[in-house]
Amino acid sequence: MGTPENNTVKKDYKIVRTATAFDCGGRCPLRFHVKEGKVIRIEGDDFEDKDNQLRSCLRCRALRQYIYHPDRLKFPLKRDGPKGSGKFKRISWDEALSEIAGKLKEVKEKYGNSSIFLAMGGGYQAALHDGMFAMIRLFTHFGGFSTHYGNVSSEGAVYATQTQYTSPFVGHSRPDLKNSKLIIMWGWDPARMISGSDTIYNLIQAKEMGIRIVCIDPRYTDSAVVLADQWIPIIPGTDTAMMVAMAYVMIKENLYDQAFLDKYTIGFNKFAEYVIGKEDGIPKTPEWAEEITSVPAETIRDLAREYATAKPAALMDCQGPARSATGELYNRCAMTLTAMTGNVGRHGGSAAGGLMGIPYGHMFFASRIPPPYRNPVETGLKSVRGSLDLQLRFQARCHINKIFDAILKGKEGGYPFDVKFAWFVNNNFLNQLGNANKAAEALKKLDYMVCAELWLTPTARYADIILPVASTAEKTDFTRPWPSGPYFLAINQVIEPLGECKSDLRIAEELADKLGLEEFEKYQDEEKALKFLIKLREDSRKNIRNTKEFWEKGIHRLDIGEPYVAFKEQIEDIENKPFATPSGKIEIFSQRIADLNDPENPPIPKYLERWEGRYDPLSKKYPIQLLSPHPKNRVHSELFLIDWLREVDPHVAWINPVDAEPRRIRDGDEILVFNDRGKITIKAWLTERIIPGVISIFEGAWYDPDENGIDRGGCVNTLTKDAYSPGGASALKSCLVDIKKFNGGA
Ligand SMILES: Nc1nc2c(c(=O)[nH]1)N[C@H]1C(S)=C(S)[C@@H](COP(=O)(O)OP(=O)(O)OC[C@H]3O[C@@H](n4cnc5c(=O)[nH]c(N)nc54)[C@H](O)[C@@H]3O)O[C@H]1N2
Ligand SMILES: Nc1nc2c(c(=O)[nH]1)N[C@H]1C(S)=C(S)[C@@H](COP(=O)(O)OP(=O)(O)OC[C@H]3O[C@@H](n4cnc5c(=O)[nH]c(N)nc54)[C@H](O)[C@@H]3O)O[C@H]1N2
Ligand SMILES: [Mo]
Repeated sequence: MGTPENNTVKKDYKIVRTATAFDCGGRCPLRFHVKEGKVIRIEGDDFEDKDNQLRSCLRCRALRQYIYHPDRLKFPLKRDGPKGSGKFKRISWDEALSEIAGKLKEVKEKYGNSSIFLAMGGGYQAALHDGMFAMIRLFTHFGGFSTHYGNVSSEGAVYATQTQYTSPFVGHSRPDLKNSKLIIMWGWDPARMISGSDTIYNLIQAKEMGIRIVCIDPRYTDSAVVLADQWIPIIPGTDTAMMVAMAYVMIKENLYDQAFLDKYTIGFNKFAEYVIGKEDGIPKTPEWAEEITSVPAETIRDLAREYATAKPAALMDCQGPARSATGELYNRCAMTLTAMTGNVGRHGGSAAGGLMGIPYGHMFFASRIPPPYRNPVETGLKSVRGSLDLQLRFQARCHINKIFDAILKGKEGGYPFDVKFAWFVNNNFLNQLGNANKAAEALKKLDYMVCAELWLTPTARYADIILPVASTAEKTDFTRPWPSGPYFLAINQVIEPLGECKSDLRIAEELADKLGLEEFEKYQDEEKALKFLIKLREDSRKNIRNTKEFWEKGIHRLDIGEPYVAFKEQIEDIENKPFATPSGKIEIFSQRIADLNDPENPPIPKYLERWEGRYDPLSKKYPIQLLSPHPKNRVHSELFLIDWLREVDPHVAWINPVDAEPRRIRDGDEILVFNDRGKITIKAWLTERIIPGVISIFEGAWYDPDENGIDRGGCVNTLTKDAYSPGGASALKSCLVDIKKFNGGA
């Protein structure tokens, strides 16, 4: 029996096979039931091999409320009140695009192309209609633009993996988890953040096979509840101290794999000197680490022994804890432990490094319509990724977590441009980057802003023009999973665009006409575009030979044989297939980092305190550490308005009773969470699922300041800092606050 085809016509409805393109940790194959042009029901994967079905998530199952929500934007809007007021009036596409084109020409002439800024987020993760690529192309043809660098999700992990391996593909395909003897979930909660649509099922199978699973997280996560044999709570930001102490135990008890280190790595000796205290006189004993992490020395010792001797073992660190002021050190230290135990490149092992991706789905995704790679504004300047520049400087760009600071301060503040025109696409950055109050101030002052959106988000409220974008149900496109694959998905258009909505690609094409950019290529035919993209890459050519079948089946599963294992090639044949690092080996010590000569960016991984952690003197004033994981019921701030999903997980702050009681906070009380950057109100949830001294608020609730400047929406980024680590991690997890009962006043 084959998989039934797309557009299957039932009695009085048809079934369309499709997918969405949210910036989510999974990618669900979906079947939309459509009757008289309306979606009436949504079902998940029906793959005949039930063991390999991909379970659709709660968010995708709620898509009907998303597509047809009364607040969806359906017409172009022009600001009709002060910036941020949310007052807009309907205008026509022609008026909107003419005004924008006029403004672009004016800014270009008066201030030059570097004053045109493109702010790009992850809101749409498909190949063809992606507004990010459409706008890069458009602005490049128009003479160039300024933009940002640094992946807000994972720059800490990217930097770490570039340093030690120079490859971001550090993952194994998920069935390989079942080859492990021990799985350590370190700051990893896939029951909530998914991390590949096949992940949780494989983990459950691993558990049923009796594989021991340990979870290290300040929160007793949903994954820990379902999977863990042991939960080790830890003070946020101190994981590297625990890892270093585990290394100490392995060195002292001779439990590490010297042969592996000799053959595949450089710099272990320097790391060992730091660990045993030769470098700074401080032996990094489990007792030393207990003081810092709150994890009992015996627990650290036991885990070190267990991890070193259970062969193979998978240390699964993620990117979340790396979104901090010392982010990259957490992933670098985890990778060092995997090398010390010889778990790199082996089935059932793990190379760590936070990214967990395998190359299959990703490569297909790279087949996006390429921009002309010559943004004139950046020509001749040093780039970040192209040169693997570990200094992470882009002479023409600002760091992503500094976008609003750059808009406020411009060249006078040391940034390479003065923004006079900004285009926001695929993001709600006021809400999603550090320091939302500063972002609001910057957007108030910004000369001119366009936002392409489906919703009147907190960011869109500041736009001069809002352009309404069609949802995935209203487009034909193709996408890939995130990050474990291996499969590709067709996005088959299900319904006609609502109101006057258009895709970002179509918007760019029409604006190109208005600007008279004749060389801007158009992709009106999706079938042709798919074929064009497939041709661009060999792996895509190999994988999708028959496009008709691809659209019909909706999903293309790859048979990759035995599970993919990162760096297997290198480990099997290091002489002929070295790592791409300067030494050809895994670099525990990095000369490239040593050359930067920055004490906060050490050439070997270390435990460092920088700012807004437990031991910052500021903790006297603000004694609580604030975590902001990704919400299970949303994709960041997307789906925020969906009632079904709100009901699943009401927006509350996780607070340990130890912190609540002295402040007379009871379960369900409205509280004020505050620091020098802002104040929010939110309901308290008293729970021992979080350690004392730490609270947790899921990111993505919509910023909604009242007349006193108190954010009544409970957006966590009203409190976070717009700063980054030496490696470029957006430091959204390094944040100190205090809490008190909210009495209505400020
Ligand atoms: N405190 C804290 N903050 C965080 C994080 C954290 O851990 N803690 N995580 C960070 C991470 S990892 C990320 S990736 C960022 C995400 O930051 P953003 O990318 O800003 O997040 P979203 O809320 O998903 O915003 C995407 C927006 O794109 C819109 N959109 C959807 N489809 C389309 C389309 O086809 N075209 C256009 N033009 N728009 C579309 C959606 O309506 C939505 O408003 O948040 C970061 N913020
Ligand atoms: N449902 C849903 N899934 C998503 C997303 C979404 O918005 N919604 N977003 C997707 C995106 S773009 C990304 S980048 C990923 C992000 O997914 P992750 O990179 O995993 O990030 P977080 O969701 O922030 O989860 C971090 C976990 O680490 C824990 N943690 C925080 N600080 C520390 C620490 O210092 N030490 C330790 N040991 N643990 C710590 C938190 O309690 C939390 O359980 O998720 C993806 N998946
Ligand atoms: Mo992300």
